[in-house]
Amino acid sequence: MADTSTTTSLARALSHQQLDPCDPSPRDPLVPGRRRALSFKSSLNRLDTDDSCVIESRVLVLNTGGTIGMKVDHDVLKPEANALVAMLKKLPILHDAAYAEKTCLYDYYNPEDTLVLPLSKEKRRIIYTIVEYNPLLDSSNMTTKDWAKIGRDIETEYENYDGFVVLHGTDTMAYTASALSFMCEHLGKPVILTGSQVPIYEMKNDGRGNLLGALMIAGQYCIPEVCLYFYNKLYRGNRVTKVDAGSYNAFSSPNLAPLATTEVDIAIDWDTVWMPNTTSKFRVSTELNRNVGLLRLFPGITTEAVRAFLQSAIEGVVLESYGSGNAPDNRPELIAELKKAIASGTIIMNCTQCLKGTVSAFYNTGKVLLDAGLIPGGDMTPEAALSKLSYVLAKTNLSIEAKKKLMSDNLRGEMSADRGAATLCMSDSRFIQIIAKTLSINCTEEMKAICNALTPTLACAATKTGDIEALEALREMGNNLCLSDYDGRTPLHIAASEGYLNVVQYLLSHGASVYARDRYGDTPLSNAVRFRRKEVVKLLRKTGAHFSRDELDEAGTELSSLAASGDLEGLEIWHLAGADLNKPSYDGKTASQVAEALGKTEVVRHLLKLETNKPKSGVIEFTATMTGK
Ligand code: ASN
Repeated sequence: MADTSTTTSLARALSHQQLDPCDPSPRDPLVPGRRRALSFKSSLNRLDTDDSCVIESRVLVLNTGGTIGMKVDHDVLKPEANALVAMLKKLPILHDAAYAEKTCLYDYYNPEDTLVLPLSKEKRRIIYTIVEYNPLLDSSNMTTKDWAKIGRDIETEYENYDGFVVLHGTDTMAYTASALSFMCEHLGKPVILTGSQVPIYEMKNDGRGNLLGALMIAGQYCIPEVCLYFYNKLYRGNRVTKVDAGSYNAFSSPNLAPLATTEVDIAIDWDTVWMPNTTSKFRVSTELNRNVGLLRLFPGITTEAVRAFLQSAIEGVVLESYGSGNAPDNRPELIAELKKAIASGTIIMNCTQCLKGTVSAFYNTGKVLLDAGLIPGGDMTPEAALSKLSYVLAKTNLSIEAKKKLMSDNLRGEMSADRGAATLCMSDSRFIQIIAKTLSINCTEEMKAICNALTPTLACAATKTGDIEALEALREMGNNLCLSDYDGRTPLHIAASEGYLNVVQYLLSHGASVYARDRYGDTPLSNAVRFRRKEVVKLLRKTGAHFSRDELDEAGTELSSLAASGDLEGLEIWHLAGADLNKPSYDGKTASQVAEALGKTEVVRHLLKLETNKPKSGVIEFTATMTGK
């Protein structure tokens, strides 16, 4: 398809010429971002070299409350409404007023809620919009209704932002992070909860650092997980627990290393990041069952207390057992109460009271619980197990067996895989070993560096020829198939350009992100549109791919040009990709007005047909025909 949009070509030309080819940032996997159309409308003379090669990302901040935004009132801390944005605007590390002014940011965004970070080392500008909840809550006051509201808001704004930050009190943050991790199904963008131990309004506080770190990760790295960021570390949200009420280092993730650390540099551990394995579109399941509870064993707990707990309306229980999942095996009457509840349909999970370690049946005291029908919770935190129960039990269309199966499955990386599972690494690869031998390099560090440098190129090369076997071999060696090459292009970009539907399907099922942008700002969807890969466009759309706001703005001009040249196929592809057929071009005319003016009745009819067959709620029927290479 010819690139007829002047703004698009200009954007591409500018980014091509001005991005520093030696800049390592485009190699970072899955970095989102785009240019604001404004940059091209402004006189280039007004932009200094730095700004002209800047890519902007957008982050939505949902401010739910918590200490970060509290002030002292009658000697106690309480959330303070309508104060955060004004305060942040005065902090140069959290708002670059000069950049906002120079690029006319507020011609496009509301100054009441939108700010922009200073230029990052990775040459990104993060524009963030803060939505303040009313009322702001101390997180001790939160319920499942508040989780559902956060989930709904993320779902509504999902396509308008590259990442999401949730400001939240620390007291129940681990519960909300766990719950959101399950509620967010097929998540492809970062959702990061953060807050602070000391209000951001105080002279010395941890709120500024936490907010800045969360924004920088949400705006620059496509980590498709619900995370919690605190005290220079990014954790998987369903792995954390609050361990300290009086320290900046308030959270611990006892059974999983942090996903990232932000010290001198931001270091992401991509091997730990939970990669998407789906071709389904993002959705939020806001239904939650509140009839769940935590029952902590203690020596001498009475059978009556256990019976009373289980006799209520409770449908799901997390039993916090001792050590590696043990309970008294000399109390048959107590075990009988658990069995009775399970027989009447209650799901009981067995989680350990220990911070670290996993549930097993090493001891007879552990086996009694397994034999009684409790589901082993592995190394799940009680917060994760409880919110998982709440999420799973709300799926009323599932049988009890299906619910139990979901409870034992690892849905979002909330528990560790069984020990003993094969660990494959690049050094197992004969291929790499031969290369290493040729280069006479044996040192592990150097070997690792070679592997890292070669993998993206090898994966892109294998994709170019549609060679799934080679991709599978690379993956089995422990490689990440969503790393980008020197041009920021991922295997998914290549497969989308080539129209290899089966490779696209394979990559999406193994961690590829539909939101990855190459150095020209192109996504796999824009590539598939450019090369007219109709089935790939449909599959990417089904998985949640969408045009950016800038691309949608520019679509009018592209559509008019396609209409003028009578290009029916081109119009259909743009339509399938989500472009609004009624979007006017730069001169105010829609595609059908252009066609009408030129007497192209066939085009007018085609546009009308596309408009009438518009899929309801954006769902595009997907024909699962595989068109290999
Ligand atoms: N009570 C506060 C809350 O959870 C604690 C905090 O945010 N540090 O909202």
